[in-house]
Amino acid sequence: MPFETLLYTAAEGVATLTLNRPHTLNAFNDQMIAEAIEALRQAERDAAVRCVVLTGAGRGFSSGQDLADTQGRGADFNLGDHLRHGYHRLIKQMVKMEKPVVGAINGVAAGAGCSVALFTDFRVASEKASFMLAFSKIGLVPDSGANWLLPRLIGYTRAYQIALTAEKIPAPTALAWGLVNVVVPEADLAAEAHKWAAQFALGATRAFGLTKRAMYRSFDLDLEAALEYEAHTQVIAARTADFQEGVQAFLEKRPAQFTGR
Ligand code: LHQ
Repeated sequence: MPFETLLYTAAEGVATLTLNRPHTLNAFNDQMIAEAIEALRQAERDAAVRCVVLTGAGRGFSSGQDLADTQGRGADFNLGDHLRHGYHRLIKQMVKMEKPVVGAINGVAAGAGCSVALFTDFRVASEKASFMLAFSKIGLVPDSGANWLLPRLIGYTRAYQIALTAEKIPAPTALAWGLVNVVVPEADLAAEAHKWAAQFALGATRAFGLTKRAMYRSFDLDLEAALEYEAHTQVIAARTADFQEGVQAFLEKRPAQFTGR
């Protein structure tokens, strides 16, 4: 069934997922959360897809939870269950898929939209992009993994500051703080994000996926256990055709032709 709240295209190893509720700056309603999870699963299952681009339609990346929708649900709305059944599944899907997810951050990423943007693996931001932990403005705590990820990305000092102030972090500051990898002019964003994605899609996909797994796992491990886990992932990587090809190409002094297997 086609998606209604997002656009999904796939070509030349790259799946592009565009959040598409621009009249709300791509606020998440239940349908968009469910469809984003399903679209990521589709990209995960499709062996021809070796990298994913996540972006937003219009001038926003995502403004987070659709507050009009939330308001309409009245006092019985259980926020905990809403998070557990929605955003948590979305964030875990992003982290568990062993393909790089490139965020093409086209505009404001606020609230849970900020969390989703930051859980992409490589972030290309437009000069018009900004990041905002909007939660405190409406009396909430950061959610959708922001409390776990942000101190790891930028340290507690800045993470707690932006949680309290809900200030909009503009793209140049986001770059200086290590929230994004690259900042480009607005007009170049799609091409630049796809350039990176196309490069990743031609890489050793299994090794990229295992690297993502090992780095996330390392957050929970001491050095001894992390070394052991690296050895485990290296054994898996060494069984791939891409490892054979990489070594062969090196010895033959030619560029490697990775197939993602
Ligand atoms: C919106 C939204 C929006 C609906 C802009 N919803 N329409 C999880 C569990 C359960 C409940 C609660 O939440 C969560 C997680 C969360 O994500 S909490 C945080 C929710 N998000 C926010 O608090 C951000 C709210 N939005 C804003 O502060 C501003 O819109 C930002 C700073 C993102 C952008 O400001 P502007 O560029 O000035 O745009 P705008 O405010 O004029 O918005 C444009 C339109 O989008 C406008 O509609 P309209 O019909 O007037 O043109 C807004 O109402 C609509 N919109 N965010 N989250």
